[in-house]
Amino acid sequence: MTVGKMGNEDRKRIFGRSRDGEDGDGRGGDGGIVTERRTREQIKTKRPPMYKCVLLNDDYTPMEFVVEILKQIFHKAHAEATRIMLHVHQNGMGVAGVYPYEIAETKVRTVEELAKESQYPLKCVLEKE
Ligand code: TYC
Repeated sequence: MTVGKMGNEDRKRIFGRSRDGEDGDGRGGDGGIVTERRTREQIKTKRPPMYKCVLLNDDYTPMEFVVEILKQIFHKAHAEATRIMLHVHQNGMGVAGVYPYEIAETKVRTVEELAKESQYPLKCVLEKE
């Protein structure tokens, strides 16, 4: 069932009463006309903005290192990790994964820390979807 097609009883059961005292029949608790009565529900169910973790190609980071990063940090299976690494190698950049901001930011930092430890110039950047 969609929210649009939902009856008033279902709507009240799932979302509760709205702050204006409106009971879901569109006429308000006191019989007056009420508009914009679903504002609170829409804010509550809004999804967070998503960010792409984009790997950049370079001439020095070993292919095997990039595949390991894709497996360990981005939880890709071996074949998918290899496919993404080759895409980056051939096209200059490629998406390793898409996440809410804080998760994406942490993954970018982890990738660059691991690369730095091994003295590879691998770069990973955020891009808003
Ligand atoms: N171009 C690198 C090489 O030939 C491999 C590589 C792939 C590096 C992807 C970075 O994000 C990268 N060894």
